[in-house]
Amino acid sequence: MTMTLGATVVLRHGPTTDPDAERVLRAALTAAGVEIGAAGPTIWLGGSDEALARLGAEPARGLPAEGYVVAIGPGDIVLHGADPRGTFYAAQTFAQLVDGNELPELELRDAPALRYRGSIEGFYGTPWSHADRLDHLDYLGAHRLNTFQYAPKDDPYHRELWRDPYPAAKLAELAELIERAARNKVDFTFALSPGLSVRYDDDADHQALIAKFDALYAVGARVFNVPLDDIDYGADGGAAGRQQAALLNRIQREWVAAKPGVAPLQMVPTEYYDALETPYKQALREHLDPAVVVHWTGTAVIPERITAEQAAEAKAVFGHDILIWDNFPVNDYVPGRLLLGAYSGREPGVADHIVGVISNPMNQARTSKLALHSFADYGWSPATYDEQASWLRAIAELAAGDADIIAALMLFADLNTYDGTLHHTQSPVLAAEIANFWSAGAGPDAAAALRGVFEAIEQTPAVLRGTPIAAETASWLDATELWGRALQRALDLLEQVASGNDAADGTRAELTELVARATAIRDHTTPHSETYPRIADGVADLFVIEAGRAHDRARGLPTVRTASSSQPAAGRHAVNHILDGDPATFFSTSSPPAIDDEIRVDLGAEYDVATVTLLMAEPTSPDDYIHSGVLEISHDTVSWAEITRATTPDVQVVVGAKARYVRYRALAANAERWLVVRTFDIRTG
Ligand code: LTM
Repeated sequence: MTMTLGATVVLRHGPTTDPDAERVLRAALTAAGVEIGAAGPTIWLGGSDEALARLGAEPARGLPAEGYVVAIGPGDIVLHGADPRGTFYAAQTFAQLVDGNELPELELRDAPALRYRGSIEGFYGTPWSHADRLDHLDYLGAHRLNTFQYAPKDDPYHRELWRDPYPAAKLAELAELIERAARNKVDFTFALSPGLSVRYDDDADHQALIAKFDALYAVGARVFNVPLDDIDYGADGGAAGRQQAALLNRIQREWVAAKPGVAPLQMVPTEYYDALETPYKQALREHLDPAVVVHWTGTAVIPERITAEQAAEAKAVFGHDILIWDNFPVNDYVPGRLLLGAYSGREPGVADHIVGVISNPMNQARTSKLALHSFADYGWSPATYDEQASWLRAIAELAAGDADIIAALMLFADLNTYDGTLHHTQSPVLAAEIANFWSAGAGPDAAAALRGVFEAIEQTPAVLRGTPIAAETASWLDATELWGRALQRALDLLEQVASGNDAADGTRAELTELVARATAIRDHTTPHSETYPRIADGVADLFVIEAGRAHDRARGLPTVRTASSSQPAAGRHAVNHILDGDPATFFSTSSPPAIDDEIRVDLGAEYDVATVTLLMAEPTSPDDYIHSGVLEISHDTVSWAEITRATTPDVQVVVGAKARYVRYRALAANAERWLVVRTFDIRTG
């Protein structure tokens, strides 16, 4: 059954009414073409026991904090929160239910499972812009998310220069964020990370911390966090835990408890990534004030799964309320990647042992909403959370329901699935299409089907350039377009090779050029500016390589490449992984490269070498690369020509010369750091 709102409604206020809820309600009515007047159905904002009784519904009293009832029936619409925040969520729900001038007749009774739900801007690299944060706070409010933590690692006043006061302009921005958060019923949580240089028992440092909190309190902040992650706490974990506890206890007892309206202090422990008993955790358990809320990322920094059992262990070992700082979809540890897969691997029972879950998002604020939507669903009701359904709803919402944009977003997300943590498979849909092509014999019908897929890849950026994610994903969209074209050229090449068409050489050159352009793109944000946007890596590039091999075979050139290293491989990390195209595998040594140690690829014959891309190190060992090296080519392994020298983990260069051997050689011994090589990609013409 539905009810019609008509031209006017009557507005009445009940016990838990709220001005922000009224603003949301009024906006929804205006959008529906409805005015507030003296006739029409009555909207009871903040509840009415009589109206609820008429509708046969129960009041929201007794529901947990932030819970609400929405009851809609003939003549009455009741938006009743257990508290004003609940009424705000009831109004948000009303806004989502209005369809044109119609409303479904229903009774909804709902409350969140978790106290803290939202996000922590806690990543390394380019922080979000002020406009991004304002938009994000509106998003949180509309999705019943109640927490935003301000903790950007690269805001110098948050971490590096934590003692320094914010300049007036920056403080004014923070004040505006706090105000916007309040309008959205979001607890703006100010985090200050003193751990790089703090002296725990120094009164001056304690005062510096309090002065910073005071400044934020003065502009409205009421929730505070002291992250102590990613710091060196010295050799004695127990002593470190006691020192940290002493500092935090002083803040909690002397400042938080004395300041009206301030919520219990939060902290991020230095051991935030496991649930093992250690002297450090024992010290926090025994000495840290029980009111302090402790953040925890799971049993890894970015765990594939978080189970109820692990959460129970964390609760027991830290002995405090646990708030999960979930490192998804943060992409600071995988430069060049957007993480667009579903929020997966979190058991519903985790919620029984924690007080909340917050997302550490990507450097790209608007695109992070794909995941944030799922945090909203999981945090509200872990028991009913369905990761795929939630992900699809997020896509539909980002696309504002437009079928073409939905299709484009799904395709784009497929090309940007792999993260090496929650998602180990890159581009499963595209990979399946390509596998079908090969298993169907790569004939004309299969090629026609695959061409359609590749055309869609090329056209997807044009569709997405009209959406809110366009600006921040521009580099990835540009790369997608080029890869779409390259894949079509690769199909052309396969067809031309099969039919002996002379155009193959020219097509190969175009293909090489397109890939070189796609991998020459650099985003403007750090850390993504350090490398090229990854698009379907290990899938699209392998198809292109396969087409090149077919061309090489037709020209009578050998297609088998051999990788070697002057150093032995560590365990299963064999050297051939540098040629397999799989982003998840790599070659690793178990000792530092000495001067003249090298990795080498034998192309099997002399080729026109167009470009070389060498990707060293990996997220868990970012310093394991040759810190000073030279890229060289040779015909015979006797004389070598220098192409370039580098000191970075990624080495990318246009070569344009003939060679059979390509090597990267250490010019100096690596101090302590081993060598990890993910890819040694040599494109030939
Ligand atoms: O996760 C925590 C507590 N700290 C850092 C984050 O700042 C960072 O964004 C993520 C992902 O790289 N890893 C961390 O260790």
